[in-house]
Amino acid sequence: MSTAKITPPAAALSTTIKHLALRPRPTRRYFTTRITVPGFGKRPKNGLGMAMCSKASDPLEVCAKESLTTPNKLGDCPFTQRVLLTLEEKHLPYDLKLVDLKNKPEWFLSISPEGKVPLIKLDEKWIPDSDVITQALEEKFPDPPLATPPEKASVGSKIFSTFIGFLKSKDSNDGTEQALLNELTAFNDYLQENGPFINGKVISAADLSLAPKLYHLEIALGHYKNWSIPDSLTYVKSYMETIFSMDSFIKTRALREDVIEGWRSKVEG
Ligand SMILES: N[C@@H](CCC(=O)N[C@@H](CS)C(=O)NCC(=O)O)C(=O)O
Repeated sequence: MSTAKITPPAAALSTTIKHLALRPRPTRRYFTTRITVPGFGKRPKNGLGMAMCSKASDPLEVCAKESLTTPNKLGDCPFTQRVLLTLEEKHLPYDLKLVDLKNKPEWFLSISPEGKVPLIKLDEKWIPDSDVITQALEEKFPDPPLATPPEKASVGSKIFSTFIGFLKSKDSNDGTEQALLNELTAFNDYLQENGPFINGKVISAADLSLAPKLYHLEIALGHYKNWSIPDSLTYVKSYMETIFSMDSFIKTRALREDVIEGWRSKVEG
């Protein structure tokens, strides 16, 4: 990871989406799209943006996957959505740098040796990995608190890997569907006892990690296997409905067609 200032070639342009938020949560958010040289966090030139910036803290720079299907749109990375949801719920302004992961630019590889998103710039250092990033955000911006108590932090954590196992499976009798159903049923039972969220009445970091994965599960299994979570798992269903309809989720979610494209190689490969 480089802490040096990046000097990308002049031709290496990416789209930056400026997100601004104030504390307390504003009734309106300002959203502008502009082309900028990545690595340099310029402020929007319009008066409104500047006025908002002068009241809010400086936007945090975040590298995110670009859409596979639609130029200048956020792509289908559930780990990035987790980070963006954390920023949204903490009312922190951020500046998105969309990266074409199929053709990674040099400036990106110089700050992300593993070539992965998400990345966030904190205290002049680029930090990779959604686990590390969300932990760092919690420490640096503790208000509002989002930490999940350690004993609850791994609730639902096997759902994503069992979903991928089932999605990739070509043998309907290999037990992968049942493995996923077992995990979802355990989660449903947990929510029934302890919900509506993983930490009870309040949304927390574990929900912001799990919900984007459930979003991918719903779209990918619906598309590739004509499969959906059984209606009998009512607590999981309403958990998903509640989080998927939050403004912060809608603002940071991937396009449906990107989720489908994103999983294609896993299904066909
Ligand atoms: N453990 C990492 C996983 C990050 C990850 O796998 N990101 C994917 C996109 S969702 C990526 O950048 N893959 C590199 C590539 O596609 O070349 C995290 O939690 O941030």
